[in-house]
Amino acid sequence: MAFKKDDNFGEWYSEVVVNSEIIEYHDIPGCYILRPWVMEIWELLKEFFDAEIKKLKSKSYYFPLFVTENVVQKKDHFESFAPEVAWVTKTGNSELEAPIAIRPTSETVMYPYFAKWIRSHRNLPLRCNQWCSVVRWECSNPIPLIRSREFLWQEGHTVFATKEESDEEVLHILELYRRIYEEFLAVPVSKGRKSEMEKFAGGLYTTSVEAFIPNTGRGIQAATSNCLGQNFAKMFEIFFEGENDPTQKKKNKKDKRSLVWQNSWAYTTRSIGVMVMTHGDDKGLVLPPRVAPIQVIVIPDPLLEDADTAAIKGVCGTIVYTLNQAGIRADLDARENHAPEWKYSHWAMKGVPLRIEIDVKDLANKQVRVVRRDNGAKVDIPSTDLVEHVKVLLDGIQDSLFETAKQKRDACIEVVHTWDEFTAALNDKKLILAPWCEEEEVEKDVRARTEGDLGSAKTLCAPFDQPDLPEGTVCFASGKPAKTWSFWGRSY
Ligand code: 86X
Repeated sequence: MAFKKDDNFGEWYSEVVVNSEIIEYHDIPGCYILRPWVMEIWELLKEFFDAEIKKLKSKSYYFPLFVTENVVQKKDHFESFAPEVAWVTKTGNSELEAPIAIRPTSETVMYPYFAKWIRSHRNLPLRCNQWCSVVRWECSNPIPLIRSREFLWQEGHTVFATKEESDEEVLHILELYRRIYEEFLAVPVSKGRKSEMEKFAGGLYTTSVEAFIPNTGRGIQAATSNCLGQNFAKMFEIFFEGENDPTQKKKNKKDKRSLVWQNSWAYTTRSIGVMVMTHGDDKGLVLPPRVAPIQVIVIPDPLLEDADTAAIKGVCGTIVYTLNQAGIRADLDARENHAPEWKYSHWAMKGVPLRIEIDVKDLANKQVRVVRRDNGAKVDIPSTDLVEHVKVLLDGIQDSLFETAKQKRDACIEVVHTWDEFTAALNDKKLILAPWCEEEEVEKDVRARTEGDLGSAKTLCAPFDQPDLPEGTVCFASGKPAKTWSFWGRSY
């Protein structure tokens, strides 16, 4: 590694994602090749999330990549996004009669069909999810996994008869996102509600999980779960006929139709970028065991090309087999063309949580040497109860990565009450928690007053976990009565 995390974070990150073989740069800026080492992490996350949403009776769909021009343009709320939409204008040598857009999100692809499919309360709830890529032609500087022009995500779109069902699902999905980050990626996040400026404009309210990158002092939206209310139902004319209710007098059939309630929710490959930024160090990637494609790498360390070599390799093979049988993702690096030292730094770069070394001495003592990636600690363990020890070590690494990241994140939180405290904390790369009047004009003003090379400060979310807000507390920016505690900061 040429760059150090604390010296040049940006260059360090670019180097880590390439050297650990998760990313390869493509010749179109902002587009990256996702190599097996990151796809396997994505698949592990997907396996968890897909199973959870299927428990909620969500079904898999696949809607087309292409959107007609008409459908992107006629909806007002998508207008602000227009500069990010990529278009196909030609096939072969001929211009298309009407350009076709590539989906930046699928509301306008899906909702016309929801209107067609939903007739009565018997068609509800409708719960649809798709795993796909989307394209947003961003012009601010791209960062692999964090801000790329094409990225992978799941987008869930659900439809209900009542607001209560919709509200409940918003929070259930948000909790799944928290678990992805905290229990799998070992990244601490805060659940909360987005401000009026930051919410999805087409919806009623947006909840999110927010992460924080201490090195850059930036917040990062980790995933969102939206309650859309009935806005899209009105736009796309999505109605259902309820059960006959004699208490309600209806003049004609049309009157019996009610607008549906909708939600949408998504998380993306950005989650893996946040994990890399959180745990990586000057030796490369550091993977939490629950998402590590290989949890234990076994490396034979023969001293001489003598009879012991075969015996050592034999034992290594047995260990890998035993660990695999116990459900641990272990692999053997028996390559002859690399020295053990080279392999140690290679697998450290790739972030494998544990490495097992075996040399002649270990062979004689019927033990193995286990080395932790996160803190470098080495322990000698008797080969006989290896499985139990490895399980305990992996769980310990998972917990310790989360605890360390949480301590670092918490140490960045600064409670401020005044504008001066706010700007000082911002310059200090803090995650700011401030009492706020919740007025849109005030957020606009804060953005304008903090404008600069690094970008401006905005709200991240109003955390659900609210400190006390004593009567008489005033907004740090406007001096008006504060309505809520809100996280503020620069963000990705
Ligand atoms: C906002 C909203 C919503 C489904 C979610 O938050 C969850 C999953 N979508 C996404 N958004 C846009 O609507 C959007 C629209 C266009 Cl046309 C665009 F080019 C970029 C966009 N980015 C975000």
